[in-house]
Amino acid sequence: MSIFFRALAGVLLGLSLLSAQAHDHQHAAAAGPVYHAQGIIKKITPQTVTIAHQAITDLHWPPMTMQFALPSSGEGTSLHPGDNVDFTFVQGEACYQIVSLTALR
Ligand SMILES: [Cu+2]
Repeated sequence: MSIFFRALAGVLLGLSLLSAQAHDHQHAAAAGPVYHAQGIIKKITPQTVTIAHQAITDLHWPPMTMQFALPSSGEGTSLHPGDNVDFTFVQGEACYQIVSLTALR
């Protein structure tokens, strides 16, 4: 095998390792379960939403009113107190972080 082909094989191996790492990183960012619930918005600010949610059996939570952090993507900016919502969230380091927030109409 020529030196050129050995070098090419090395580059290809390096590229496949890089893409494998990127793939692992994506999984790490999405680590942890995503919970799904429905409720009514009680208060909403650009950073947080307070939701009176129904029981969340996956977490053994009874119905309660609690605050969630909104993503910086602007999810939920068109919503208002009183809106019925369907939402998903993950447990962040310091808070419960909304992943998706959709009005039920
Ligand atoms: Cu709760």
